[in-house]
Amino acid sequence: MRRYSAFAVAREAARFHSGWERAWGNPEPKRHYEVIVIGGGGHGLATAYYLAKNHGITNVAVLEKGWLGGGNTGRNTTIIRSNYLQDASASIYELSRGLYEDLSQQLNFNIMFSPRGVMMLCQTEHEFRAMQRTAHANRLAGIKTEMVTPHKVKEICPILNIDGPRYPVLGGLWQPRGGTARHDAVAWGYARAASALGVDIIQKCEVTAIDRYGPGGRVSGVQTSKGAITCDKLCIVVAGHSGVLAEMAGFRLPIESMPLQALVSEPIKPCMDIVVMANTVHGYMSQSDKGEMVIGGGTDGYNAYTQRGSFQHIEETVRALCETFPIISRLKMLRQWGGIVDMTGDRSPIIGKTPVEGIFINCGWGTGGFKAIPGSGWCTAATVAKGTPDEVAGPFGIDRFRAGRMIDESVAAAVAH
Ligand code: FAD
Ligand code: PYC
Repeated sequence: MRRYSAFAVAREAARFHSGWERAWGNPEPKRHYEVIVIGGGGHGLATAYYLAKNHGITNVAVLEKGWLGGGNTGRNTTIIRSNYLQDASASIYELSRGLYEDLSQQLNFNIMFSPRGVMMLCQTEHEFRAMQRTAHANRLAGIKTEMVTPHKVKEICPILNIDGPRYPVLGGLWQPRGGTARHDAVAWGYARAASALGVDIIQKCEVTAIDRYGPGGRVSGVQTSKGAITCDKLCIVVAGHSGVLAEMAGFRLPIESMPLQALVSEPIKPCMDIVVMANTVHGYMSQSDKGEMVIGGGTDGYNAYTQRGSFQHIEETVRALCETFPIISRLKMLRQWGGIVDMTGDRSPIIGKTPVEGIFINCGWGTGGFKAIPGSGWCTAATVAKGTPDEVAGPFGIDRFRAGRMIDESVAAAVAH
C-alpha cells in the first residue's frame, strides 16, 4: 500500500485524483485464520493492527457485521483523557492517551488528534473533594492534571457560566493534554494500517454462532453470514453486543447494555476551544472543527439494544447545558443519535481470557472506551498473542468479579449512569 504524503496529494491533484488506491482491502474470507477478531470497531481493529505490528501475527481476520466504526466508535463524542482514579486505570488510559499523541504518524493516517484540554467541573463540595483526590492520584501516577480555581476555569473557557443557577462552579480538574480526535478516522486509520500488514478486514460478515470441539469445548471457529471459518484463537470485541456473543460461546458476562446518546447543534463560529464536562448537572460539550456544538449526557435508565435513546434524556441534557453555557440557549439542534454501551458494575473494562479455551474478550468500556482504543488494542493483542494478560491488562480480567477485586471508576467514568 502506498504511503499518504504531501507529495502524493500534489501528484493526485495533478491527475484529477485518479490514482488513489482503496484505503483497505476487501477480501473474501479464507477458510482458516490463526486469529479471528469479531467486531470492526476501534478496539477490534486496533487489536488486529497490534497483533500484526507488535507480534508478527498477520494471519488475522476482523469480521464486522455492518461497516467499520458503525458501532459506538463512529457514534461517540471523541473525548480523550486519562484522569482516572485507580492505578490500573491510570496505566491503561495514559498508555492510550500517549499512543494518541503520534498515532497519525504511526498509522500514516490523519486521525486529527487535538489535545485541546479537558475540564471536569466541580459543582458540589463532594465533587470537589473527589476531583481533588483524583488530581493527587494522577500526580502519583505521573499523569499531568491539576485542580484550578473558578476564576481560572472562566479564563480557560469564557462562555461558561460559573455562577449557577443551581450549582456554581467551585473549581475544575484540568487535563491540558486531554482532547479529541476524529472518531471515524481512528477506525479507518487502524483498518488501513492493519490491512497493509496483511490483516483481512471483512465487512458485512455477521458472526451467528461460535463452534467448539473436544471434551473441554475449545473454540474451533465461527459460523457467519459468509459461511464457516475456522480459527486457532478468537477475540470477541463487540461492545454492546458482548453478552450476545458470550451466550453464543456458552458463558455469561457481568455486563448490561444501555443506550447512550449524543447530539450536535447547527455550526457556529469558534467559541470554545476545550472540552467541558459538567457531571453534576449531567452534560458535556465541545466544539467540532465544523463548528457544531457536540453535546452529550448520561445513559438512558434502562437496558436496550436500540441505537436511539429516549427523548426525555435529550431534554434533560440540553437543560443542563443551557444553564452551564447560556449562549447555546437559542441554537438549533441538527442531529441526535445513540449507541449501545456495555456497562460493568465497577465501570471498568474486561480484557483477557474467558472460560472457553482459545476465546479472549475485550469489552465493558461502557461510556468511555473511545479514549482507550490504542492502549486497549495494544494490551489485547499482547494478551491474545502470548495467551496470558500483559502487565497493563492483568487487573482487568473477568475473574475480578468473582474475587471481588473491583476497579471502581464510577466517578471517573464521568457520564451519569
Ligand atoms: P464498537 O465501535 O461498538 O464496535 C463493535 C462492533 O462489533 C460494531 O461495529 C458491531 O457492528 C460489531 N458486531 C456486533 N455484533 C457482531 C457480530 N455478531 N458479528 C460481527 N460483528 C459484530 N468514549 C470516550 O472515550 N469518549 C467519549 O467522548 C465517548 N462518547 C460516547 C458517546 C456516545 C453517544 C456513545 C454511544 C459512546 C461514547 N463513548 C465515548 C464510548 C465509546 O464510543 C466506546 O466505548 C467505544 O467506541 C467502543 O469501541 P468498540 O470497538 O469496543 O465497539
Ligand atoms: O469517557 O470522557 C468520557 C466520555 C465523555 C462522554 C462520554 N464519555
